[in-house]
Amino acid sequence: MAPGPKHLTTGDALPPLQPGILRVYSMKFCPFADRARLMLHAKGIEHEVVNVNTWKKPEWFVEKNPKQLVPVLEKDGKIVYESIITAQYLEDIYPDKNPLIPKDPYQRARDAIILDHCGGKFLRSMVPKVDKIRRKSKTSGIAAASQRRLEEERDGFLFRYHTEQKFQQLILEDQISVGQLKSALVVSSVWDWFQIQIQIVTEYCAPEYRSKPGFLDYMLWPVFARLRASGSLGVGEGVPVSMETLHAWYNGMLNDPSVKSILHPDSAYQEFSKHYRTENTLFDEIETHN
Ligand SMILES: N[C@@H](CCC(=O)N[C@@H](CS)C(=O)NCC(=O)O)C(=O)O
Repeated sequence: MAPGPKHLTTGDALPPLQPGILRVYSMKFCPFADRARLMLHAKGIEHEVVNVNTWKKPEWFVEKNPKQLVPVLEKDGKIVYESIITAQYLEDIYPDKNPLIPKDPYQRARDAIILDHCGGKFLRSMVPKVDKIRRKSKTSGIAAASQRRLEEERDGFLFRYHTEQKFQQLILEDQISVGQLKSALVVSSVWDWFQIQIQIVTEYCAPEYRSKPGFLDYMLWPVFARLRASGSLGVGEGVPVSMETLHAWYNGMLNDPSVKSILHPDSAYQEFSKHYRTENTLFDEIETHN
């Protein structure tokens, strides 16, 4: 597979749009953009990819999305953004191409619940919060930063996820060992929370629940692919039995042609997450196959 197009940056011109061609503005390592790209691939929708340097964006990008976030879809003057909305939109405009969203209202409602738990809120604000925590932990030390977060948002759903994310980041940066992580998670009761999340996803991942990947798999995959790449799903003893189901789901997903079409090696995600939001963000330098 050829590496994708280079990421356009400040000063770069908008590639000319062509009538009838669907375009996705993307970023190679963005989990949200992955959602749109997975749907495009799984439904076999012809499209072109324009990669955007999300750290130093081209000036014209604000006209595509006032929030200046990828993914964005554009075709014949119609623009749609927000990853879950783009995915639903693709299903709506191409209902007959490999339908991926269940028709049964109950199934749709269950999917929406799982996505609400695991795909929407906590992924949506993950990046800025991790940044904030990292900045804090640099200035005041890991323990102080995590203590402050505990006090600020003790009962917050997002906080628990972000704490977990923060520790992953610190592990990646070699600032904390897995043993320290485990004790920190237990102390802050994040570990229990994390297990509950895993159980919820497991209900969905169980083979009897679904026979082939659909909308929800593609919405969840980018989150869990990154957790997996960071090694945090293999954290020591105490891993719930349900993890086995989760791992079986991973293995199934890894063989899915749409997942393969966007997947990078674990090392590429790790490398990217180390550098994201630094002046040296490596959008094009990290070796990938797509
Ligand atoms: N809620 C958005 C989040 C998209 C998002 O955060 N994309 C990141 C890249 S992973 C981005 O474009 N960041 C640019 C920025 O923060 O300025 C969605 O689901 O599409």
